[in-house]
Amino acid sequence: MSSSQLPLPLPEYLQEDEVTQEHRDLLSSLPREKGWVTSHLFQYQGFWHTSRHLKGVVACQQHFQAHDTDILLVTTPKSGTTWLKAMAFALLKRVRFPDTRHHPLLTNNPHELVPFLEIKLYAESKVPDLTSFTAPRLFSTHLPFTSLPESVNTSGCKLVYLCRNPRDTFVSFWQFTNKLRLENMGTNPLEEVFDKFCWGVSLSGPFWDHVLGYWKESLEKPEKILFLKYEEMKAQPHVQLRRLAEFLGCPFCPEEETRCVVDEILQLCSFENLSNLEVNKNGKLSSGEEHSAFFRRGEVGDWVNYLTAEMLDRLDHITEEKLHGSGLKFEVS
Ligand code: PAP
Repeated sequence: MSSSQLPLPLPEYLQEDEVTQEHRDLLSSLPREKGWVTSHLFQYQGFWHTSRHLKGVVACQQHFQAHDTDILLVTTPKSGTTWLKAMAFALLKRVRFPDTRHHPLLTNNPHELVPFLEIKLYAESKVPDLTSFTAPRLFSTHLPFTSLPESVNTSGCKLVYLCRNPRDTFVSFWQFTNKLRLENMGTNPLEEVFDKFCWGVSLSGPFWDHVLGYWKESLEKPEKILFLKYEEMKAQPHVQLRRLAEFLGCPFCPEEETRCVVDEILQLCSFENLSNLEVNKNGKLSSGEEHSAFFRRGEVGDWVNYLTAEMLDRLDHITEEKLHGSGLKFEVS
């Protein structure tokens, strides 16, 4: 066989068979459904995960020890994680990196600067070495509230939760999985994955249960969880960034306001800026996903180009039912 005929190694996010017997036993005990990109999703503690992520979820639950000064960025997938990571990093590290013209975000993808606990750190190693993270340690996760490691709740660690309206979240998700699928897998059939999303079978889904878990907790413990919405960040970025800074205990001082630091951070983290950087146009995560897959349109309301009237009816109906009485509402345009 010539080298051009050799099968290419699968990107890490598609690798499913390198698991321990313990993990295989766990997988075989769980409900499973066909995945959007990987062959299966597994339901664990009420939410759906890939085999690789689940390994990280369990390791993280067993071994992650939150510190009082930790900050955890929590999202449902495709609700603006990359953007939130960039903003929180720029905000918290602004004393160390005051010059946004020479900033780590210009040469590193936000996912490298703020790693996922269960998808990256604890998926790669059961007990990762976190000693290089200095306080305040900044991590991210897609874990549902009820699956968080115990120390997150018992410590003073703060959580920032970001969500996005389900119409755009779904479309962004569908588009993202199409980019992750190998060429021979073709495009994900829109109707099929829409049906899965509605049934809650999506990464870290059911979407609504994920959002409601954090919404309710943020109402009870507003000093512990800040609840943000993508649509509000797009509409009022200055207001939301100042809110984030205050919540994290690092509000902008008058001198910073005079120097327009808020504008500088927003510009640095803008879709236009980040998506046009060399590192985000051509780089890849160590797990194989291309950085460019995390930047598509970055707008509110793109669902209008993909969802039929019937799909909207069904999705809105589920959203109304699930959110009924919670006080939570989404903007869709
Ligand atoms: P993840 O949860 O898998 O990490 P996440 O970053 O939440 O992904 O999703 C990417 C979405 O955020 C994309 O939305 P779209 O498909 O509707 O376009 C992406 O374009 C958007 N996004 C990424 N960076 C930014 C940014 N700086 N500002 C606004 N939106 C952004």
